[in-house]
Amino acid sequence: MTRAVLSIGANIGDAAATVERAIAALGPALAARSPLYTTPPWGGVEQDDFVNATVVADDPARDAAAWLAFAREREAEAERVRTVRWGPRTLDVDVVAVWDGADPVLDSDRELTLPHPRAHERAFVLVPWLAADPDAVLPGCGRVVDLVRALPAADVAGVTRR
Ligand code: PH2
Ligand code: MG
Ligand code: MG
Repeated sequence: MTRAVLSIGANIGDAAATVERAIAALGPALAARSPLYTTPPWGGVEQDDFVNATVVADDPARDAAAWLAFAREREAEAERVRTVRWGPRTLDVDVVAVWDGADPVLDSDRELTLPHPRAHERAFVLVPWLAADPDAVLPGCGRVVDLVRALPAADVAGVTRR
């Protein structure tokens, strides 16, 4: 069994519909999901608010590379546009963490670093993740509930349910 946590975001076009379509593409692999959140842009680029969700997915047939392929397929389907790093996009699907059974996958190559190196500092990933799974743990960083408590209060307050 492999489990993946995916962070899904969009801020161009009908972002809510695009995020929902990406979640629906998980089909029976979807184990838990957050509601949709409106989140202020993170990363210093001036742009519209994002719609974000975090999902937990289980699929014995997918390894980390297959989860990355799933993410890229969803982005391609949304005719992903992205001109600026951390800038606006029609859809962004990030693989936050993967487990093989009980073991977290710790991996880094040109394509994918696991766990995601910036997930622990992103309220738009962690707050929805906590809503999807109150017992969530980010490998190497600890319980998501504690990570959220450690974030600046303003970051957490900015992540609001739609
Ligand atoms: N994605 C980014 C950069 N900044 N900010 C928010 N609120 N949500 C995102 O999904 C997001 C972002 C690049 O992946
Ligand atoms: Mg991203
Ligand atoms: Mg991405």
